[in-house]
Amino acid sequence: MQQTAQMKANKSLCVLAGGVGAARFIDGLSRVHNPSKITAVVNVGDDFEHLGLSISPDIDTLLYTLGGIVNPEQGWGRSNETTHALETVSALGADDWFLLGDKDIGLHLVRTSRIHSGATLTEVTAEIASRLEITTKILPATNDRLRTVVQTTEGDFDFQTYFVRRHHRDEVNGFLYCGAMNAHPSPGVTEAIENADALIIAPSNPFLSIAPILAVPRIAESVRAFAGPVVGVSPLIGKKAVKGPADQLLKRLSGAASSEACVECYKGILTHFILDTTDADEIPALTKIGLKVKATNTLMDSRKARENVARAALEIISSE
Ligand code: FO1
Repeated sequence: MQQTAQMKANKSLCVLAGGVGAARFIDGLSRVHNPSKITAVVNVGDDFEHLGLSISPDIDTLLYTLGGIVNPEQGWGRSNETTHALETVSALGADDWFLLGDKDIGLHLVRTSRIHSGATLTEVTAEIASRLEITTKILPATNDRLRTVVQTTEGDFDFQTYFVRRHHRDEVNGFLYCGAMNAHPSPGVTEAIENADALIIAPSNPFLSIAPILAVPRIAESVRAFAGPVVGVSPLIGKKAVKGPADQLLKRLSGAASSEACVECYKGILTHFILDTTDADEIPALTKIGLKVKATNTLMDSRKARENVARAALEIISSE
């Protein structure tokens, strides 16, 4: 029995991730599985340069969550944060719409200066992860410039303008993943996918978090060629997004805020799907299209709840 558990813990897992849901899921996974066997390939389409700082929100959300220093209510940024620097920014009449805490700014200063002196995002991320004693491997999808542009009825906006400055209120017509076509996977990404025993698509926004990763041609190729189980975890609970505009976007761009619409975004990729028990009515339709489906409580509002979702993903993989 113990040997079986040991074997399971030694499976290499690769998780495509972006946003708060993904960070919470990977936190749970890193508690129930050997973290050094987990690689997170993280969205960089939300990255931007702001007030001279290189900011990588999805990477930082994961670093802060796994490092145990995230703001637990927001799910992003640091806990016990202060905003003195931003108050000065505001008093000087500069852009203060993006909430940067003082501790968070410290990290951006380090990243920005390391990048200016020639380090890659992969290298800086690994250095910070090591300082935070994180053993789960965190890889940016690419070290090349890749930026999500949201095409709306009010015009085209860079991701953070759409999401934070305009509170994702605009009607979206589509997305551009600028730079993706010529971007190369960052070192270790294709190897992590190809050598994994299973791939997991985290409970992330399919358009805003996962699509930019899959827009890198060599990443999409490796994912599509992967012969093992590929488990998707639904970002919806009761057909609604826990956070952010995933439900609105699915409704507008895929016709419905549903697991089926979510799965459709990953067409030809998924073999398994985890959904919330409140969405269990969709199991027959998903089974009909060939997926193995498991329902569980996917609201990750406690450490135990995160571990439960992670275990559901591991169990569905091991039930082969
Ligand atoms: N999200 C917000 O809704 N408002 C903010 O002001 C904000 C600031 C911020 C600063 C650093 C950081 O790492 C993340 C931040 N986020 C903020 C979250 C972030 O914009 C989004 O959650 C992700 O990009 C979407 O996955």
